[in-house]
Amino acid sequence: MQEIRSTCPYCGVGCGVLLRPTADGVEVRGDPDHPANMGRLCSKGSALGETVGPAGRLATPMIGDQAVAWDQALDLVATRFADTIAQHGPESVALYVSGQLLTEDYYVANKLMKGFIGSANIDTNSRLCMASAVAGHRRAFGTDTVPGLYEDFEKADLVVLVGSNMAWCHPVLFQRLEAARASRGTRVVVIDPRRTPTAEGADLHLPIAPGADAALFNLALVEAERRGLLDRAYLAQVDGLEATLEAARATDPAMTGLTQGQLQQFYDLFLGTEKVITAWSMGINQSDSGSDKVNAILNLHLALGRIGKPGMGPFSLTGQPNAMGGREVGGLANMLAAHLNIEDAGHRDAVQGFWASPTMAGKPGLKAVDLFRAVEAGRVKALWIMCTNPVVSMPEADRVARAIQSCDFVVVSDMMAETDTMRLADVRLPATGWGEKDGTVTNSERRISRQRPFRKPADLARADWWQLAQVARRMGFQGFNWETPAEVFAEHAALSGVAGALGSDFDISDHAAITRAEYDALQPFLWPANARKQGGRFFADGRFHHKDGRARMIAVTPRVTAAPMILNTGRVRDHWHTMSRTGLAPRLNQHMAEPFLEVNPADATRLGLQADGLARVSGMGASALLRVTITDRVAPGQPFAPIHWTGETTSAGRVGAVVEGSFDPVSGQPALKSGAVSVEAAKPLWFGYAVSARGLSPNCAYWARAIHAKGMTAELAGFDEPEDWQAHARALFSLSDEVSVQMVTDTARGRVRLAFLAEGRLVAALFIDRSPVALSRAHVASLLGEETSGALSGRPGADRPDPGPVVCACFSVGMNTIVEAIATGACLTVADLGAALKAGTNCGACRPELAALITRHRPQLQEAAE
Ligand SMILES: Nc1nc2c(c(=O)[nH]1)N[C@H]1C(S)=C(S)[C@@H](COP(=O)(O)OP(=O)(O)OC[C@H]3O[C@@H](n4cnc5c(=O)[nH]c(N)nc54)[C@H](O)[C@@H]3O)O[C@H]1N2
Ligand SMILES: Nc1nc2c(c(=O)[nH]1)N[C@H]1C(S)=C(S)[C@@H](COP(=O)(O)OP(=O)(O)OC[C@H]3O[C@@H](n4cnc5c(=O)[nH]c(N)nc54)[C@H](O)[C@@H]3O)O[C@H]1N2
Ligand code: SF4
Ligand SMILES: [Mo]
Repeated sequence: MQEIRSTCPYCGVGCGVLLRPTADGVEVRGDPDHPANMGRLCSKGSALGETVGPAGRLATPMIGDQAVAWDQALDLVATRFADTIAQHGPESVALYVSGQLLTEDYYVANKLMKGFIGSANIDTNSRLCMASAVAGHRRAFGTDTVPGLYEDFEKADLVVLVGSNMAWCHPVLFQRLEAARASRGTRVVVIDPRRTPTAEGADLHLPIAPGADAALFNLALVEAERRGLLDRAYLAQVDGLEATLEAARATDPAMTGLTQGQLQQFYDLFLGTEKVITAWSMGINQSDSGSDKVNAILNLHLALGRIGKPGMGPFSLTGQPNAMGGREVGGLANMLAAHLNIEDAGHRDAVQGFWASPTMAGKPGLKAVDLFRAVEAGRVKALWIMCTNPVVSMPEADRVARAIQSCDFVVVSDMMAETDTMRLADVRLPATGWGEKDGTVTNSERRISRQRPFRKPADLARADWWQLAQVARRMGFQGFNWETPAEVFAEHAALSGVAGALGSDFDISDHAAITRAEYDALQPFLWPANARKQGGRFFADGRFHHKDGRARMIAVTPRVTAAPMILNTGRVRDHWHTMSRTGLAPRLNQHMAEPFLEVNPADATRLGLQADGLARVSGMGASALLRVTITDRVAPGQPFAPIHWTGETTSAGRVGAVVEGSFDPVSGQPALKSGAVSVEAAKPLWFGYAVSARGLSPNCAYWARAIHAKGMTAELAGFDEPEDWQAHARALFSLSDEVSVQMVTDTARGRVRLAFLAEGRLVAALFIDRSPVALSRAHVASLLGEETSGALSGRPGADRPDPGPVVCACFSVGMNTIVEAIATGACLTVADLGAALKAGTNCGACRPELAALITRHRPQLQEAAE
């Protein structure tokens, strides 16, 4: 059977995949012909096949707890939205959507809301992600344009990564960069307060003070002028140089938290290299001065004329697979379709004319934080959330949950039956997921690729665009009669032609008459795609999209984040957001199976935090309980926690609950990387580790559970000690008294170990200790379902080596195995480890960690020789 070409549903790199359906799922490999990845995939992309099973899917539409037919659900949604609008006006309803929708879904959502309901109260999780980049681009260029291409990372001599943990978050693009480093010596600077895996391997790591990025780029601009490096010819097309320089000159270098030596090194590298890419991500965007940070970066590139030319330019790394597509259809509350401006009456008229719509939103709508505050205040009375989990991902997440709960009518469309947001819905609609969906996405370099289905939708799941169009039709709106996503795409492409004529950069009118067959055969292509311009870069010619054709430099007065304890939040290598999909893949749960807090040793000492103990992080009237990792990767006062854990996977690991909702005044993007928090030691009476061949229903103050290839594992802790551990364990594992138990107790040390066996095979085990449980977790979990009487030792016997926690997820290579190979001198390079153990040879995402292990554990030959 022929493989089906599709696109990975995770990050904005937008890798092409080849799919071969199997009896119970799909085999996935990288598409060698896709220009984004040329065959490579990261750990998440490689494990896609493990995430497409039926587990957890919502099978049918639900009204409350009642399964209903689609007609009944859609009628109810249409009636309630229409009634609410009739009584309270169009501003009383809202859509909250997602950069993981396909462009076709997104187009329909935006058309319905802005053109037919007549309100711009449609916002998206891209507000939490890309809004500052959008605002910065629009201020500088007049449109939301990414000037460069991925190949520029391979053509540059210097790549500056600011607020980006690219090794973990855009792994395949990072691999392309690593290959360029190996072949042509590209240098890499990482600007991040935290020493990330990306920073570990960089030529220069600048641990900047949180929030101070604009100060650094201002200072570099002043230095560029001092060295006489400004590109005066290019600047003839740019306004605002003098005011920008004046603001920049007022910048105090001390703000950056960097030494004079570090600053000099940065100036020398940046200013002394012509071909420089500055790529940024959430460390820039998710800030209360995010737009200014973006413009400080763009200012420097404009002033040096280093933009839109091979190997040079500013580059916004987009997070979600279709963050760009969402921007192209105008999915944000302050945008209009096809990169047009909602505040421009001429643009609004053109779109309204094209849609032949009865009304048109006349002003920007509510941005995410304000949108949920309007829900809280009762001003928004009907809300439809689609393809996002705001109860986890919004700042002040508990407050958002209460707002949703108090809303008169809430619809949620998701693939999964149970998410923290789904639980609060009045109507739950089952959406088709990756592998069933059919449409297009746009990656970070403006490349539009098809996502193609390899199988029929699960149960009654339906495409998001179809759900929206059905509701629109039931509300009596004309213009929602598409039969296929190809027709939606053609309409979107035709509208972009109208926009192009008005000066928009986004014009793919070449595809305005695309047929179904052409759509099905569509090859990945770069936009723009029209009679005037095909793909390529923007702005080398100094022509921009402001009405006067000129660019703007923006005067920036930098800010720093000041609070005694700033919670930095972000991602881990193998999980995707709220884990509704990556959490299903046992392979991806091995790398990090529990939420954690990285704290500097000085903080740990001051706060009495114990390694592997628990910390309580409090803010916004909420708190999270997290495992303590003591490390100098983070600076004092700047603890870091991952964002992935939810009410489904933990008792209290939702860090969004403690992050405040302050936001950038220009973009409305929340400052998700800098919530002021307090941290204290939580002192449980006991810690536990549990494995079960079936489910696990923890009933204690702290728990975090993960799916394992052989069942489920959980970390536990409690502040009260159960009277009867065996009864507690049986309830935890839902095991009757019939299942036999082995138990050892060491009362003096507070240790209890229980193993449950059925027909001699291990069905569950629980290990309790007064201090954090120390045992070989990988070994214990691997015994599930096996005939064993030795589970209680918690360690493999001498005949079975303990591989330790997994570092390479693709080949399940454990830390102990790797360290041993290094310490014996057998492997002294990442390539050696690959040759000996296969570690790091598939997706390469663990290569920075392998390099760090080599640095730490290699035999100290040189020292001995000296
Ligand atoms: N594995 C994985 N990959 C993903 C995702 C995922 O969930 N998992 N999600 C995707 C999405 S939607 C997104 S948006 C991207 C995000 O990709 P990234 O932005 O690379 O990831 P984050 O971990 O959110 O944050 C990046 C870094 O910003 C740093 N930072 C915090 N404050 C500051 C600051 O003031 N200045 C600077 N310079 N840096 C700061 C943090 O220490 C962190 O290391 O990843 C995408 N890729
Ligand atoms: N503190 C803190 N908070 C953050 C961030 C941070 O760095 N720090 N990062 C922010 C960023 S950049 C982002 S992008 C957000 C991400 O946050 P969310 O968007 O809330 O996270 P996801 O888990 O990706 O949610 C997607 C949901 O859609 C479902 N789904 C998947 N495919 C489909 C589909 O085709 N249709 C429908 N209807 N549903 C589908 C999934 O099951 C899942 O429930 O988090 C933000 N929140
Ligand atoms: S880098 Fe990984 S997560 Fe991102 S698109 Fe490629 S395979 Fe998917
Ligand atoms: Mo994102």
